[in-house]
Amino acid sequence: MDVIGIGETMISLTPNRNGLIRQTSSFEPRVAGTETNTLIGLSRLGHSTGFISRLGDDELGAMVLKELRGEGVDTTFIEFDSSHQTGLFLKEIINESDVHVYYYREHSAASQMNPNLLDESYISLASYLFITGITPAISESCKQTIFTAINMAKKNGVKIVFDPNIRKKLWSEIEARETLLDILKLSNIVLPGISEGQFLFDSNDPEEIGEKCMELGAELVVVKLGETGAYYCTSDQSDHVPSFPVKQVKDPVGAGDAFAAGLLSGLIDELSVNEAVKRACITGGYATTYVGDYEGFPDRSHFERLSSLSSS
Ligand code: CKP
Ligand code: MG
Repeated sequence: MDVIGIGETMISLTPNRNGLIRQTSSFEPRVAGTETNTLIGLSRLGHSTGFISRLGDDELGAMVLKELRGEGVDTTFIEFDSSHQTGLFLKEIINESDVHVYYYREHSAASQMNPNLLDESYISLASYLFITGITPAISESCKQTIFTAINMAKKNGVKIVFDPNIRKKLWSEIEARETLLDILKLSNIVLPGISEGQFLFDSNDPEEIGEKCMELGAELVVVKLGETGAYYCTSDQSDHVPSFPVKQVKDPVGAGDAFAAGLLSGLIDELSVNEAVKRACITGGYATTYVGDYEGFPDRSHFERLSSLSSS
């Protein structure tokens, strides 16, 4: 198993055209959740992935399961909960740079995850454990689940990949900062954006954000810079990588997850860090050209075409 993730996957309802939600007459249901977005991206690029979670024993849960299986993500450790529902959110796209999400996920089935869900022998199969700052924000038992999973992974030499993914709607700023820094200290690879650097370290300078994460113990930090690309650093190298040229952004949600998928794919394929970050910039940039959180993520042959475009 290349990458295992833990988190909440929901159904996102997106209006059929841009504008305020109140003006829509129909919504399209899509499967969405930061960890599964990344796992699906990896799976499409040919890597083996697994997801640990809890879904409602309901139609929305069945829809998530069907989609994950169709995309080739292992679902052995997804539990079904008959007394809590699968989470939902609405995505309002006013225009490509003004997107809002409204969650209906309180007391969802995933919020009931607890450490008993974890199987150490399953986690030990992975090369990487992919964690984001969303799961510990959902509930106290989810937070405990994340720390237990990290400990299991570390005991078995599984690397922790952490996207802080701040969601201020889900928890208080004090709790968020403290918890995200605690996870960061246990992580091997950290993938912040500028807004997370600002939140955690009061800095919008990618080099300073990278340095602060390294001081807390990271081996590799890749700071996502949106349309200006990415900055990465390790103990002995650092560089800026330009973004993939995108003609028209349609939906930026999910770009960070596609970025994580591209980066991990490059590392699994044993590319140099620089090449892996280039791969991340291609997958992250291209993902914004489709409406939907992961619908636009490329498969391997599509990726090869995008890659030759970006180098020509
Ligand atoms: O940071 P990103 O735009 O890449 O993340 C998007 C995902 O999990 C989206 O799928 C949504 O379901 C969420 O983040 C979330 O819980 O906000
Ligand atoms: Mg993000």
